[in-house]
Amino acid sequence: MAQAEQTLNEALAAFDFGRPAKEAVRFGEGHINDTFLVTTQEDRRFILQRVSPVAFHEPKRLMDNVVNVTEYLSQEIARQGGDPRRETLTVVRPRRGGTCFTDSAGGVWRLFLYVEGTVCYQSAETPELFAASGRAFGRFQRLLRDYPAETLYETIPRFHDTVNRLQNLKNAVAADPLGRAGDCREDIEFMLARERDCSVALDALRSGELPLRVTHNDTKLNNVLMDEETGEALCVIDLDTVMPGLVINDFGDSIRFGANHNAEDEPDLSKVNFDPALFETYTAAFLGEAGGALTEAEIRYLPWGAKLMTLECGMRFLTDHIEGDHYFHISRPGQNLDRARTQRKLVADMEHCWDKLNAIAARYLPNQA
Ligand code: GN1
Ligand code: MG
Repeated sequence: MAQAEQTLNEALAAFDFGRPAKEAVRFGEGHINDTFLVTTQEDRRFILQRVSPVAFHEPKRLMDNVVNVTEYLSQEIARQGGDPRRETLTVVRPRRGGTCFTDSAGGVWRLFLYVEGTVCYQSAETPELFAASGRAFGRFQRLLRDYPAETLYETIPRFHDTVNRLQNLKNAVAADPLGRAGDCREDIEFMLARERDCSVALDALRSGELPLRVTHNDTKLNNVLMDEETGEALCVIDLDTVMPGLVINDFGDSIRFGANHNAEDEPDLSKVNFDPALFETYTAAFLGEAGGALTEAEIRYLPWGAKLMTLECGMRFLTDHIEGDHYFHISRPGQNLDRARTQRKLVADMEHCWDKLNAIAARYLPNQA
């Protein structure tokens, strides 16, 4: 039995669902936390999650971030005439109070209302869908532009420190605990050859060229709930990595995941192609909502965000593959290597159309309007 199932009943008892829970089933496609959909006898639904102890070392502080940010978003959404119960996550507190429940094995659980009438997509099936997610993350950025970023706890230190991620890869290759590095020489070489790129965004932050903001840090299409009826993006989810960061990274992570027509773990690389038209679609949608909040430098660096997030994610998947798949959940052997290879192919594609990507971003500079 997986760790989470062993204490699931304890967690179910810790929360008040209004009516008894009749079912709790595994849910979603996240790689990190253990997620269950709970249905009560009245058919009310909730999302119950065990926070990954591998990824997050201080889950209670993480929950403070989540509660503070969702309460802030909820007020802003209400002020602007929206529906906070559908347009942001709502944390349901445990019977004993606090923001989460700790089980007898030390696992930390939290509960959210399930947002009814929504769907979640694993790939950008249509450009409209991708644009909708861009509006959602652009709006997220705009709603939080006055939130004091420095009050947020850094849930994963150095999360998007690409230089450090490369160092972790080098360490994994040197240790090579399972003898896997030999089979991914070319992948490793590809990452190492881009060592100089890794510091581009961090240098711009250090020099003050790029500002620190409240960022989501996991802006995949599947972290946006879409309204089943209207098809419009409704609610940004997965707030575990909301922390101070760079807006170009939020933009870039969306591009990494969505500006292509393949699954993140597609084994057949001939099907993996970066699509600059989708880059343009997303840029227009994202900036349409968040644009006014961004500086010129942030707009100019958007292509770097795309390339660096893709490169970094590739390095993380490759590192985890070499180290024995401790971090990203896998459902088949070699899945993290396949994931690393799709990222590598996407980076190579982006490099081929680098000038074009910069020209697209430049069109959105204020004096180009
Ligand atoms: C992880 O759990 P999930 O799928 O939302 C990861 C992201 C990666 C992503 C790759 C906390 O997110 O950083 O980009 O997988 N989250 C964490 O799919 O490490
Ligand atoms: Mg996530």
